[in-house]
Amino acid sequence: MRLTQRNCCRANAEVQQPGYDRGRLSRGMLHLGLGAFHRAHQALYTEAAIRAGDHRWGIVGVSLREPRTPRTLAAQDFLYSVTECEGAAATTRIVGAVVQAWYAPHALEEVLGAMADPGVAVVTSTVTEKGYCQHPSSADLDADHPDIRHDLAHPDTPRSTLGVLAAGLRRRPAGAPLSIVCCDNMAANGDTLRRLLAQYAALTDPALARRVRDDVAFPNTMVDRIVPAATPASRRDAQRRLGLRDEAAIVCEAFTQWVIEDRFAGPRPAWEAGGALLTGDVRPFQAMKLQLLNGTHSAIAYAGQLCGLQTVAEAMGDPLVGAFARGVMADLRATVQAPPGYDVAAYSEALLQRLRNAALDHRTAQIAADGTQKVPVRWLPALRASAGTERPWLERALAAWLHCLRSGRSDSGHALAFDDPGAPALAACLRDAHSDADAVRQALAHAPVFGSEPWPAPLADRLARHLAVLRAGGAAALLSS
Ligand code: CS2
Repeated sequence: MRLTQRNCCRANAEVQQPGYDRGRLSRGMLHLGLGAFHRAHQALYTEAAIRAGDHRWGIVGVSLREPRTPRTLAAQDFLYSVTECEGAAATTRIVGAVVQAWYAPHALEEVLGAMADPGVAVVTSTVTEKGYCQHPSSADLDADHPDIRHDLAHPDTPRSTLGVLAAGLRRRPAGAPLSIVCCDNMAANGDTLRRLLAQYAALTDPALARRVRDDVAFPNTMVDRIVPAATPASRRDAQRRLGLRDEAAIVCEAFTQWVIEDRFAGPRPAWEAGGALLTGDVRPFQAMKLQLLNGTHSAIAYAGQLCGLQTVAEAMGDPLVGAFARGVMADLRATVQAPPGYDVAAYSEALLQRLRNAALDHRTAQIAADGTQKVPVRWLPALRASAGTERPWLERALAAWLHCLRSGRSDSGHALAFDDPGAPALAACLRDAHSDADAVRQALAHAPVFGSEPWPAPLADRLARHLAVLRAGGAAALLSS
């Protein structure tokens, strides 16, 4: 029996039900990027606000790239379950906050109509770092991106995130306040999205660019929850706990955090009801999380991929990779500015514990994707701030990534193919080089990822030595050297 509005009362008794009348929900929030992360994070905070009695915040979910999730949700009256796991303990709930789900290429009029609706006061987005068509090192618009070129030529039938936001805004009545809340793992994500959207709008419509800059609010946010992509096994496990068939089931960790800059143009859901922290300055929280969690994650992903370790928990259980992860985190901690009053040592220990959560099937290949977007945010700020001071483990992480791109093989010879549109250009620099030193020189000069400011020569020398060790003895040799 499938999860639907009619059947949800047949779920196992311990499953938490939405507990409110979904028929009373109106649409108040539109979300771009309907992946598992949104549905296990912002949607749950919104669910809490609705459960607290405010029925304005039904979510219209929009998928820009893949039709499967909207189709699956539509077949379930937009209901899905979230199972939160911590070791052997698990709790499952049914989420009712989503009231509509569209695949944008098939429902563009509806999507733009919803963005123009004054009743929709908040737009959130999780479209991944590359979904904003930016140059990762400068966070400026990549005006040559094929989707941006398409949208500039066809502004009324856009396919990029920026194109959809701009087209929706153009239709929106001037007096209707709007807040656009970026929930992707980028530094100053709200400020960045504002700048990118203003840069995009300025290419065709200066009045719209002014409106983006002056009228729309773009609060910065720090989002945190480990939500692995679903696998057939995780779906089976979730369905067993739910007692119903749920093709959109999510399994994630129990931990969740959302820190949001309190800067909205109009009304917003009371996300505090779900534990969100509304605060003045989110940037220290972002830096801490992006570097300590995401930075360590990426290091585990590349070392794990080289060593044939398929999940984060497996990699953490490996003595060499586990110790390496701890070392990378300590290196990152050396330059990170913690939010006032935060105990970074305790935060780091808690992170290591989360990374060891064996109940999650979090694939190293998933985290290894889009390195050319992630590395500039997660590792390079610490290396820049170190100004040549050695960060032994973080530098090994960078060498491991470059080695993955250069060799395209794990240590045992398996092909590594990370999903990363920016990688071929960097890999070509590495492969064209005639020595390890030349490979490093060419890579560090690849401005889209490493920026245009020169890097310290001693850092380049150390990276070249690491590449030589990797070529000769693989990750095991590098991590034990
Ligand atoms: C991960 C993140 O895939 C990745 O790059 O590092 O998705 C990570 O799991 C989340 O940011 C945790 O909040």
